[in-house]
Amino acid sequence: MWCSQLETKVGIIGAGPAGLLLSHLLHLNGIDSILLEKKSREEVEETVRAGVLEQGAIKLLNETGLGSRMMKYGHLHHGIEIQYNAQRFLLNFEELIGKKIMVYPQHEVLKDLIAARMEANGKIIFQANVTSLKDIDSPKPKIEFEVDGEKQELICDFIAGCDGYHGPSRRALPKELLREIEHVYPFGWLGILAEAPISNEVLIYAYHERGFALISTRSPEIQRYYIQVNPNDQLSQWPDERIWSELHARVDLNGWTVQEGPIIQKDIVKMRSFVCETMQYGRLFLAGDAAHIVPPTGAKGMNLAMGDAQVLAIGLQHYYTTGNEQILNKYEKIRLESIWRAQRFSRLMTDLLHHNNKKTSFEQKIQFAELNYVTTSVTGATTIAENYTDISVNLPAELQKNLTAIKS
Ligand code: RFL
Ligand code: PHB
Repeated sequence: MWCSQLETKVGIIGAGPAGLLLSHLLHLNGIDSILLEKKSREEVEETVRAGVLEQGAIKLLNETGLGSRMMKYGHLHHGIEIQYNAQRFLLNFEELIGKKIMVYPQHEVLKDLIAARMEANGKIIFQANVTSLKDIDSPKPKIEFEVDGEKQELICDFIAGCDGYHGPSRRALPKELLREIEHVYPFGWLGILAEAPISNEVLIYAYHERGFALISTRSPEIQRYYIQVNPNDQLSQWPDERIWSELHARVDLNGWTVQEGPIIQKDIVKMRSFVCETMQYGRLFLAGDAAHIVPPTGAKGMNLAMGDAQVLAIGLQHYYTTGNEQILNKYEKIRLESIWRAQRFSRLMTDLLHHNNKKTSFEQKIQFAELNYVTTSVTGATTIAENYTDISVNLPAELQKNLTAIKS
């Protein structure tokens, strides 16, 4: 017995970059959706995650009316620095290929998306915990969820499972059809937010025999740093003094030091690659982390989530204007190309920059030769530039014409 029943065209599960962007793009095309999110709005807007946007993501946000705060408070970076053997090399993407990246925190992108949806009277139900998906191979699939302990049901034409790796959508696919591929890395990242001034003009990716370190930023006052740790380490093993001492040991150079300040947040993530190649079945479509996870070394996760949302929105827009499912049917095929390319690059960056004491001397020498190649050869640096700046949010030529339709 359901306390209440709701109905919409597209039922979206999850208010991350994939779900929120999809609901925004659908709205621009007059397609009704209801988004269900288990966390509160405050929690969604405060969860610290990604920081780097590719060219395609910057363009998409700007062209769909979401770019004003990003252009004001985000930071355009002309490249990244790679450090090893106490030497630092600038890979100047702008000079190499005329492209830049935007450092703008994921939770700020989410704030912009939520504000736009609220302004348009968009329907987002926060603290709505989805418990199951029903009839996904029928024309009227259903989402069961609970708000304040009260069971409710959402009936729709399509379900977009944008509920991250642990959400219920992927589990609703028939087990015998699942094509899942996973690779686990023997690395973890301990990430911190520190109240400190900016350490460097661009991000620094540092290989060190003590382990990888990454210098990133959130704002002129808040910095984001990461160090490679054992994936099974607990935060209790990492008091602040130990973190600072590792960061200094791994990244400081003569005359340059990491800027310190009070640590206001710490977390440890395990590094993994995962792809569920079954991204669509019946009326259910998976998007973002629900279908794929990349190790963060390539800075691709949020960008891929946005790329998925873009293609799914184009497919749905085409369906609702023509009744034709041709583009929707190609969603999985189109997205898997970008997803595997991002997986390849994320793995390459992870292998290049982490210290792995299980490597043979031969493998370690090859790693140094690779570091040397990408930092001293224009061709080597250009492949990093191309992949770092622009691979996740690209449309195949056949869909370019449909893009104009989904923009405001
Ligand atoms: P999200 O952001 O995980 O959102 C999923 C949402 O679904 C909700 N949900 C449910 N809602 C209702 N009912 C249920 N039963 C539900 N179960 C789950 C969740 O509450 C959540 O709000 O998925 P989405 O939209 O696919 O977005 C993916 C990105 O968040 C992720 O890939 C990135 O953060 C990855 N990532 C990075 N990506 C980049 O592009 N650039 C970066 O620089 C970057 N750095 C990172 C990263 C991820 C990191 N961590 C924490 C793994 C750095 C790190 C450390
Ligand atoms: C971040 O700022 O959180 C960040 C930046 C680059 C990465 C991963 C994370 O590769």
